[in-house]
Amino acid sequence: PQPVRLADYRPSDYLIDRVELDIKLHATATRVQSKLSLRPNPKGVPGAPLILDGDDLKAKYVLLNGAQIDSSGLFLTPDQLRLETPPQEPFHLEIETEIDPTANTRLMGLYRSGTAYCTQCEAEGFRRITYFLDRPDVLSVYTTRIEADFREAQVLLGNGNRIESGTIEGTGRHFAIWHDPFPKPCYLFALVGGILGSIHDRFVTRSGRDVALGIYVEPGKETSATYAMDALKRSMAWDEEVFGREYDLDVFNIVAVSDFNMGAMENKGLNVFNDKYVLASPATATDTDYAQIEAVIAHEYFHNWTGNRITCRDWFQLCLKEGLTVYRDHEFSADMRSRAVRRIADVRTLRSQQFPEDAGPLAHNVRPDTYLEINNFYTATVYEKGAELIRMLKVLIGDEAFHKGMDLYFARHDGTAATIEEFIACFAEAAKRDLTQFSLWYHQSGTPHVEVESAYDKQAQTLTLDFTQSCKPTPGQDTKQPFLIPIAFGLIASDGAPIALQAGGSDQASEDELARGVIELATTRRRVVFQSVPTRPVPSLLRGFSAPVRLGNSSSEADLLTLVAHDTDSFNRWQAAQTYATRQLLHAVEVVRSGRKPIYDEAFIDALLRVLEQSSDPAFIAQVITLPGEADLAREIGENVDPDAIHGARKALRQAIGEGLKPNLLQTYQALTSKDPYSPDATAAGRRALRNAALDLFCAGNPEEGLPLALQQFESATTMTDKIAALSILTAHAGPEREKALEAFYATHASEALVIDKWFILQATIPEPETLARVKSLMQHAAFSLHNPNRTRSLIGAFATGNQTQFNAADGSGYDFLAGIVLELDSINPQVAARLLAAFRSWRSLETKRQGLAEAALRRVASVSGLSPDVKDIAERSLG
Ligand code: HT7
Ligand code: ZN
Repeated sequence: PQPVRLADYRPSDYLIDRVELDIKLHATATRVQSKLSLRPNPKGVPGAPLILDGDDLKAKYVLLNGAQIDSSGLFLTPDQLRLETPPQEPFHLEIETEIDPTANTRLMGLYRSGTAYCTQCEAEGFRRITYFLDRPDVLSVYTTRIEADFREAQVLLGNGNRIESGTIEGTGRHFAIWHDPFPKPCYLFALVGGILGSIHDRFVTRSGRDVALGIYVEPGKETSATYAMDALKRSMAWDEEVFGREYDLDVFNIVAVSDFNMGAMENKGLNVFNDKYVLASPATATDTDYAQIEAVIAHEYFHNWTGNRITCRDWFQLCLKEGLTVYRDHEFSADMRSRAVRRIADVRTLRSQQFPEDAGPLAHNVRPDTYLEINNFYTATVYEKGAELIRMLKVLIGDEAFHKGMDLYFARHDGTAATIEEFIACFAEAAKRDLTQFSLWYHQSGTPHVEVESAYDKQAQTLTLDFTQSCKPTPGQDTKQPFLIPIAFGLIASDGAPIALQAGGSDQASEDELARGVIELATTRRRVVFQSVPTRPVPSLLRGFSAPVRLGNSSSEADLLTLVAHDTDSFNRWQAAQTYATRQLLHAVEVVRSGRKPIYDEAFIDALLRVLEQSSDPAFIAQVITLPGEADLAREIGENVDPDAIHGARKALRQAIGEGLKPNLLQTYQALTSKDPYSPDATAAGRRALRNAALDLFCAGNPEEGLPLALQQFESATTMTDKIAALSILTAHAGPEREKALEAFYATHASEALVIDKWFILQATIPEPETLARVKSLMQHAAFSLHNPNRTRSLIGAFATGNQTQFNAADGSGYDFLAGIVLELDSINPQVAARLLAAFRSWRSLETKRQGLAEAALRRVASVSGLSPDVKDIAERSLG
């Protein structure tokens, strides 16, 4: 395939105003009759041929204005329908295609999941159902008739409102007709048919629209959808309250399916979900699962405005809907739970998923300029960094201007397919500010690095902060222009008292910067001098992680401890502890590499003790005592990485903390025991998080006493959170207890696929050389299937991304294994295969021998002929 370039964007030559679909469901031969009302686009090229996209389609007939088309004017292939000289006035096209949902293992277009029929059309799946102008700037009103055998599909759902339904006498078949009055791009089309259980509720919008809510699941699982329903109602209320956005149809349905390439899909009025993000009961779902369900339900619901009412002009604008909607779901979760703890979790995700992407061969702009396969651009950069850009914009222009800008965006672009430029223009207008430099964040890839030198002059009572920014080259971008970086900050005295801010001299921060507590770094270097600073302060910088940058931290250990103890910004309290731990660990990695045993600084362990004793929020404490992960450390090291040394250093620190805080961890564990009935709320979840983090560290330092406790917890746990936490500890320690516990867990949960996924993850991430053999043997387990993305991600994905030592085994066996799986999976589901292959993204930062082995595995994949565009693209960019 040829690359698609943003610079080549041209409006479509034709528009499709109305689409009437008649879809007769059949397991292997579904008939799709499509009647299109087309017209030339006044913005297009007059007289241009009409080229409709197809993908692997079988056409039965094509009629133009009700008549056959002369064979010289129509070119039909499985991938294209081309009309050489279409009428230059409104016209009708009728097309019938036949498709095989059972053979559709890519899970794009119409496919079967279990016994249900469902669709996935984003990004380019509609063309696997019928020939169409499959591009997001062609908006049409859809009416969809769905017909099926009643025994096979008693539930028939479509977009919009149901306007008719009935049975077809004497055939055992029935139908439903759905009409969606809102013009939409075809990627938002959906239908579902199947034997499904459901739960129902209502939501009355603030202007009085009574909306019928339905969640459809596998029969028998209805009660597990109640939390999702609750999250949906809270999302609807929140979007009215915070963004002034009301729901606009009489029906909102969600369907949970077990075979799904991503998390969920925001089809208009008919969201389709990976069942992982709908189904939850205390016995099967962890607190993290509940929080994710809440976030994904909200995310898809929020798309109704940011994505559906206002969609993207082209796929280069993906961050327009995804970054913005992730920002909205982060804010929702922050309002529903602890804001500080959510922020820490979101930044952890950004750093672990997006930073490595930005630092490796797959780096790309938040708004890319070119792509070979759009499915490979549903990335952490577009989603998570995209969300950070919105957050940063709000920090820069302030809350009031931000909400004014959002209102303007909704008012101005409702019903259209918009661009990032149009979005930013709304904020520039609302804030009366030129945002040209801010826009560079969308066009330059890479994570900027900010260094700060701080100097206090006791005599002059001044504090000087010298900031510099730089950004390493990324693919196709050798040099970068300076970014506009908002650095939220505060100064605190060594006893913890906040210090009032006064700028002065020629290097002043502006009044506005001081009032907002935000320094704007817009140039490569900037000096800011604060006057009348009575004692040497400790600067607290990048509060709340106000910009997606790496902050080089030259603070002394003593200053970091002051921040851990006293910073009023909770995020930076946590950050200071992480920075301290990272420093210790990076030093220890060097020690381990030189064959010695690392020794850890008592002051750090004492600081953790103070947090444990003095902080009041268990969820926050749990975050503070959770060390940076092995991949985080690898990222910090950046080159010549040795995963075994990292593992050794981290293990030793966990052991030292476990030993050093033995009585305190045990006391914390015991004090947080609860007899209350289960609640998934943030307070109860925070207590469980701390209790389990304490047990984990206790076991790391004191396995003889800790493992029996873990076993006891495993056997008596009433929640999946506690059970899986205990099993995770038992699994991490070799011995007969591990195998016994794993067997017992499987025996209890064998019928719950989503729980068995956790069982796969735990085993795939054991950091021992035998794990690869275990993973290979689990691939033969009856519960595993390469055809199911959740299973594949849980076993293979967890091994490749969650097991640093074994995926990166020094003999290259992990790389060979993944390459082989990717090649096998490519013919089943290229999208999932390509995502797995992206696990190689940091290969250039490894030590030389591993680099060579990883490169050889990537070359082996790239050299195979007949690869999907998805896998070929990732393999070639990774090697590029
Ligand atoms: N907007 C949705 C994207 C999506 C998707 C993309 C490619 C292939 C399959 C997919 N399933 C869902 C998800 C979202 O961000 O809300
Ligand atoms: Zn989304």
